[in-house]
Amino acid sequence: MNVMTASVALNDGRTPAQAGAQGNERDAGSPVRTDWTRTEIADLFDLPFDELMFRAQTVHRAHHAIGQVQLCTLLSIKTGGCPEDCGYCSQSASADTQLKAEKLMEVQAVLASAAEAKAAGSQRFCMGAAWRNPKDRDMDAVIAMVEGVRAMGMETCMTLGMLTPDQAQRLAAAGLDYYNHNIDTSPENYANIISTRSFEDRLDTLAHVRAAGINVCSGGIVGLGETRSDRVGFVHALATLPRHPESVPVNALVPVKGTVLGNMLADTPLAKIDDIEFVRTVAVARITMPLSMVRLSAGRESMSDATQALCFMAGANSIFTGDQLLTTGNAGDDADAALLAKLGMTPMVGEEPMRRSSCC
Ligand code: SAM
Ligand code: DTB
Ligand code: SF4
Repeated sequence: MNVMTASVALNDGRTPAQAGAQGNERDAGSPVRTDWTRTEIADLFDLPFDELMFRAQTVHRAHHAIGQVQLCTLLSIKTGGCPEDCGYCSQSASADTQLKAEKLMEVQAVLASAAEAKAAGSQRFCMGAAWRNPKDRDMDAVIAMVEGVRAMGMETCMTLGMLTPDQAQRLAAAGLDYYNHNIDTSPENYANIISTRSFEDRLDTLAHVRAAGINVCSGGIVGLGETRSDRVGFVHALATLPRHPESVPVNALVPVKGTVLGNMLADTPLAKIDDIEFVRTVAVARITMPLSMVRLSAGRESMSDATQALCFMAGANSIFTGDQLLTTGNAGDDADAALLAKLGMTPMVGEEPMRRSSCC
């Protein structure tokens, strides 16, 4: 791997490589640091925008293919009726969203949808379930989905809520490539957004996924009414995990009427996250987690082309394609094809940095 050594100076004058040598042993000598302080991250957020973008772009170019965007497709395999009370989510049974709760999809229907995604050029198929956690009786079906999608030559990702160590190991044995489990916001803001589980519950599942050898996808949401300090705490929590997530989805809140946060935003439209602050968050994620894929996730439908272009400049290099995310709209294939053509960007080919055999 082409390891960057000296081009980006940290606030304290050390290069990431020097700092990494003081971080955990696994990453010694690499540019990856897991010992970021909140002050360092807050200082990155505070940089003049042009300097922040320059640093993010420099880190990005050292590790990632330029002009390439990874394309992923999402499918809701079990929609609605979720017992958790996440204040942003249309699928929570506590939300007043009229969303009809459905049963787990049949395996064949999931595989048909994956085949369509593959034909449309998608590289990864992400399957999401509105569960607090999968029941053991659900495991055979989800395992058949993983095996079937993999047999088509696509990468697989699942997001099913909390996992036990045993469930994580079963998914790993089936060949699951990634597990998505977001920390969503700072540890101190977590209880303002979700009361039915704790931030530590999230970390526990991430540890089970890691221990099982599945690649970790973990990120969160910007625009929940959180403070700058919460965004600092959110990036800090991810960038100081024992190993950075291979993928970091950064969602912009999609305000859904009938959810706590959707209603809040409808009442106070000025609460919508500022585009520049969103781009800053992407850039700081890129700088602090140099090898991770940073995915521009929910919220692209209402984002201008210019804001999305700034996010790519800031180091985002993955998107969800298609007209639908889980229950809300997405930019759509035509809009994305036009955007990528306008920007001269192409679908990603090749291995992600953290999955190259020479990495970490
Ligand atoms: N139930 C599983 C869980 O919570 O881990 C998986 C599905 S959940 C919908 C996946 C992620 O989608 C959440 O963690 C959150 O970050 C994001 N999300 C959900 N609703 C959203 C919304 N309205 N706007 C932006 N992101 C959202
Ligand atoms: C993630 O961070 N964003 C995706 C994926 N992981 C599963 C989900 C976005 C959901 C947006 C709201 C919805 O469509 O219901
Ligand atoms: Fe359930 Fe996941 Fe939605 Fe929370 S984010 S209510 S856990 S589906």
